[in-house]
Amino acid sequence: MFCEPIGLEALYAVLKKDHRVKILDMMIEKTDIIDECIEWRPDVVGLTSLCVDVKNVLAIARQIKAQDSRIVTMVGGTQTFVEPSAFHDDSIDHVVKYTTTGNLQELIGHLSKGEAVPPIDGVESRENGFESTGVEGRNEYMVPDITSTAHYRKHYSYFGYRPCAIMQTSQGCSKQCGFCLRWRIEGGKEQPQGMAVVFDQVRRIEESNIMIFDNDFLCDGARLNELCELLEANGVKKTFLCYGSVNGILKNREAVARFAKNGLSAVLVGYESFSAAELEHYRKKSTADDNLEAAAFLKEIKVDAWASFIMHPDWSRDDFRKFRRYIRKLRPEISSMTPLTPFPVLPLYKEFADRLIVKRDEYEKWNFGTVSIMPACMSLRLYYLEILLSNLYVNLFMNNTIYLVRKFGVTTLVRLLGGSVRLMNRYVLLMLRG
Ligand code: B12
Ligand code: SF4
Repeated sequence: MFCEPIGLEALYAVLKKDHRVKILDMMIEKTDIIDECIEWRPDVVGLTSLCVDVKNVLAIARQIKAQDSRIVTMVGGTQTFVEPSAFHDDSIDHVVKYTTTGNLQELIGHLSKGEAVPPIDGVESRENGFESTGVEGRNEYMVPDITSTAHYRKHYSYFGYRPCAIMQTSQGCSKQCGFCLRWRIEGGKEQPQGMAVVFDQVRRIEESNIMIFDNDFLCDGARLNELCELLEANGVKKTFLCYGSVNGILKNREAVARFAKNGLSAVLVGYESFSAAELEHYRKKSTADDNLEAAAFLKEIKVDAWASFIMHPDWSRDDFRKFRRYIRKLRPEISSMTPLTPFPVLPLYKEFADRLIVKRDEYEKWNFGTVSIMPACMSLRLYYLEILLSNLYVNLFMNNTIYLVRKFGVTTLVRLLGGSVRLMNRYVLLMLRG
């Protein structure tokens, strides 16, 4: 599954007025980035990075520097915000911890004039010893320029929906769940954009499928109604996917039902656990019974639930069985389960410090698939076996497969099954190694 690089589209929107900018989506491109550098001769190459990408990003930056040491390299993205020091490397000139129109224009402005770069808020530059100022800042919401990825857009998908655009209408999340990185990156309170700005983006998107990846798009009934009014008044028909919390679904039933009539097709909802104690420990604002109520409501309004669950490292075999029974009660159309992952910046990292089995700098293993905390009630091998069984259970017995064929057709199923088989193989390997 490839999604559009919306962060890069936002940078493009800011820089295009004064500079020649080109987005290379290396998830899709078949060419080598070095060939592109030879052909295009850029002054600056900017790379975006999640945690799992660190090693690849550094490898690419080293290749670029080896090819032409005059090319300025910079990196931004989720990982620079979470842990900028991962990029304090000879191959990287500037680590942009957080990005605003102001600091981006200032940095590129100095570079384009060939000037030394002074300390800039949010930017850690090698020439300044990677020192940072303005450590409290955050990424600014910027409207992306989606024309910048026009030639790639047919490839972008969200699960079975293809082509599919993604968009963001609000940053932050006031639920502040304990295990969650997102509100820590974006802020502990929703900062919604005005609906006129949002609707304008909806209109510009040519794809009929749109994934709204706000942390909880269903949290504000008035806003949902505002969007529905605009869709209805302008006769705009799209298929929407979004993240939504149980809390938001139950609080705003009428508005969610209206949104369903206006194209809402599936909600990615974090049910997380069957256990009241765990939900409380995770600081979830909903209970196991709320989950059941929200699941029933989504069925009633014919919106699919793509549920996510967190597997706690203290689960026994009996807990795994309870978990599978709970999924059967909820009957989500799709279930995904991830082992509790205490990212290095989360308080969970300290809580489980003496049980961690993944090192901080094994970046590619912080992928929400690898078990990073030593299980308490069984060996790692058995724990992986339970994960495997749970995955098989939802895929074979919970009608995931039938749902996928009905919804997306056999071709998409084959494409998605490729991913599932790779996931299963990975778990078998991890289990054997465990
Ligand atoms: C959409 C999305 C995806 C899409 C892909 C998005 C893409 N093509 O970039 C898909 C679904 C494919 C995906 C996959 C994964 N994702 Co994801 N994803 C997101 C999501 C929902 C939104 C990201 C986003 O676009 N944000 C909006 C843009 C505007 O922000 P941004 O990219 O950070 O860009 C801003 C700045 O960072 C900056 N910037 C970005 N790049 C650069 C580069 C330069 C040079 C500069 C100067 C600035 C700069 O400019 C932007 C403007 O402010 C976030 C959650 C969230 N709400 O953020 C998770 C999130 C980023 N994903 C996450 C993870 C873990 C994954 C997976 C590993 C999950 C998995 N197990 O498969 C995979 C890995 C993908 C891979 N690299 O192979 C984690 C990251 C954790 C971490 N520490 O890195 C997040 C935070 C979710 C979470 N669970 O907490 N993801
Ligand atoms: S509701 Fe979702 S986005 Fe918000 S804090 Fe909880 S897990 Fe994170």
